[in-house]
Amino acid sequence: MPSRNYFSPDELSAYARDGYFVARGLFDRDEIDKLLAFAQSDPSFAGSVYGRKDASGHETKLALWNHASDDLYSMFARSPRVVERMEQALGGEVYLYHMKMMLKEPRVGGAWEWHQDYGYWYHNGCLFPLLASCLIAVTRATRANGCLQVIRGSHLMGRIEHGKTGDQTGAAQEQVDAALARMELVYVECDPGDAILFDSNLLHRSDMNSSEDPRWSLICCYNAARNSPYKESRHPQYTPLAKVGDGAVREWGASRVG
Ligand SMILES: O=C(O)CCC(=O)C(=O)O
Repeated sequence: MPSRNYFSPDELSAYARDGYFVARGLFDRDEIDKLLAFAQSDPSFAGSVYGRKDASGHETKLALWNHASDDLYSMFARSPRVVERMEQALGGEVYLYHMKMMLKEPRVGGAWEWHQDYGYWYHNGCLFPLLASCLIAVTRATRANGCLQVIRGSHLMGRIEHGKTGDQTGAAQEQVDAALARMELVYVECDPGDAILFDSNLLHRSDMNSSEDPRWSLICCYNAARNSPYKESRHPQYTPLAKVGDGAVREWGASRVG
């Protein structure tokens, strides 16, 4: 596990250059096993899962929370390993914009089309692209089960047009094609506990899950406190985020999951 809660100068430069950084083993196997066991047995999770269809009608599932609380998902979202890196990436205090558990079921879990998160969030009153996400792999993510794909450096293009595709909103194909012709497409395969921290203007997508293995991930999204939306929308305005101690995931899991 990385022994510190922040990006080194080289890591921060790589994040700024590429639009993402993969923190391998940010959470250890025990912490992630507890999260998966908790989510699989959590009735409120099961009750709040909904589907999003991709352009070919395949459904990917997710459950989304707008605020952190004292549950195990929130121990990850409030972890200094994540939040302090986000503060570095976004240059100051951050708050939780939302978090979501993403679930692609074997053989049927649908794709996510090329998009920038800021393509969505711009319309929520976030004036600046001062948002970023941390995707924590809960199960192994491979090309076969639809791992995240990114276009390295595409965040520097700024926000591009988006339109509807299936239940999703996708980036304009003309700019995506031009980006793919000029920048590297990276399949970001992950082991459980690896985390991908990425800029809200980074073009990303994922394939449907054509394997026998489920793909679960927890994505925690943050906005800079100074970028609180100028209007009400489906995600919250600035709400202070209380970080937990570095051992909080383990302690919570030990006391509640066993
Ligand atoms: O987890 C994935 O495969 C993609 C999710 C995604 O693109 C998003 O939440 O913005």
